[in-house]
Amino acid sequence: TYPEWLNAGVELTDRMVEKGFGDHIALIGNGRVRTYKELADWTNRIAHALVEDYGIKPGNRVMIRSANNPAMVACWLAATKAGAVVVNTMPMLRAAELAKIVDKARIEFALCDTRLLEELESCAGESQYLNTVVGFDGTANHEAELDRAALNKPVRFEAVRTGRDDVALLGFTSGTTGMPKATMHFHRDLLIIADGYAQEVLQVKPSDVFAGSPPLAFTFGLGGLAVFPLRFGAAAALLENASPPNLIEIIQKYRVTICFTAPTAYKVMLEAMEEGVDLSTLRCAVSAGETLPAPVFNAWKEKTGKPLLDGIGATEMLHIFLTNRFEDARPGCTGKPVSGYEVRVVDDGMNDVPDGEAGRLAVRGPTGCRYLADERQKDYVQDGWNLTGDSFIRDAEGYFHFAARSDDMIISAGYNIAGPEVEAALLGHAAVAECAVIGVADEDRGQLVKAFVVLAPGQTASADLAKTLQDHVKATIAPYKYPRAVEFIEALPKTPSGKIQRFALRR
Ligand code: 3SK
Repeated sequence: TYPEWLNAGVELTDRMVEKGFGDHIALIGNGRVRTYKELADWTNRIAHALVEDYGIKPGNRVMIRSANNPAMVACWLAATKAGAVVVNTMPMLRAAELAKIVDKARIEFALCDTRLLEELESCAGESQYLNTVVGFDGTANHEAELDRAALNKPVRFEAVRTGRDDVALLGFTSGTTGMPKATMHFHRDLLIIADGYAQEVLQVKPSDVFAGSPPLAFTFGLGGLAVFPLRFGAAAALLENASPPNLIEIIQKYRVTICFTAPTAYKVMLEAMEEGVDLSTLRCAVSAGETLPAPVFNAWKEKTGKPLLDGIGATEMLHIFLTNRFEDARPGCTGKPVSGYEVRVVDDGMNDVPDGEAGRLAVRGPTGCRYLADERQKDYVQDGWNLTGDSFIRDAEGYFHFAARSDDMIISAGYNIAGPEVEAALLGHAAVAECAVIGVADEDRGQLVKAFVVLAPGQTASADLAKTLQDHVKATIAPYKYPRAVEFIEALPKTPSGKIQRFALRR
């Protein structure tokens, strides 16, 4: 339960100062360390500027465009304190993609790292909505327009008295189809994900230091790199170069205790880990965004001795709702529901399917899908259950196992073959850096299993290697699942949040 009037921006800054965390380190980045008191003051000054210089009113939608850095977090918290509904966007989005977001959310005002202004200004020039783009200095030298406007403002700000059920955030997801949807999340939702998953599963302490690669514009990153540390008086290292393999260096340099990234990133880190790497500060590594293949889980455990917790979340659910736990992490398994969430495996009629059989994952709990003006709401939420589009199997002990995205299930010669299972088998071969498996139309078999393979450095594509990989799959899982077609490619198409776009491969 949360008070009726609740502002997530205040809870994560000023409230933490009130609770005695003022001198604790909150954010590390751009060569600086900021305490909770400094963060509270900084965000209050920006909030003053938003209201007094730019006329932001409660409920206005504010787009933020930046790479992960402390200035982006400060802008997000400040806009939240001003009662705005924030739309965080990924730095790599191009004008046409930004335009879809602006139009969908009818955004009139944006804050943008000055290094990324060009693309957004060209979008603003074309837009019937976006009329003001204000630059901020993502390198925190305080030379941009917003920084100058905020500079001499008071460090106290009377935050807007938002209701706990007022919308604070619009999380955009392109899904795997490329047509963006906006999911609305309340102020209380932002705290629920910390007080639920982060507290129960990660057991976050003020001494923790978080780092990782997911963009803050992806709710996986916003939770893991901003909300979770700030809710518990911990620190976040927000570094723009935090992609793997640099994360290894970052963990050592900043004494990181909790790392958030995607399974492919853990694989890259494992390959790049040299003798003498010291990951002793790390308490836990969280993997989500894609299913964690068992070979990566096993290799990480063997090489680092540290737990790697697979979890599944969704932008629609805000964060992780099903997860492995420290004492009970199993390979090829996504564990059990986070407290407060109920998870079922159902058929098309919403009936439970028996344990051991694959069906649609259905979840309900304290956060859930509320699309902004979107027909697809009725597909995602049925009978009060959120259908994530994943196919899962629950075992007799109540553990959930990912089978496939519902549209990644391949039916070949009457067999149901989960593409990700074939991918996990391929990833167990040293020649494979990344891969994606899809079904392609085939006269004889209905669908044929096809693998797209990105080779590890030093490997050369050849028919012999394709045959070796096929034999490897046959020796690892049921032979009928082996990819009858193998294509070597340079890189896999991915969404900005790093999910493989299998629909693009299907095309
Ligand atoms: O698993 C995911 O894809 C996800 C999406 C949004 C937020 C959190 C997570 C883990």
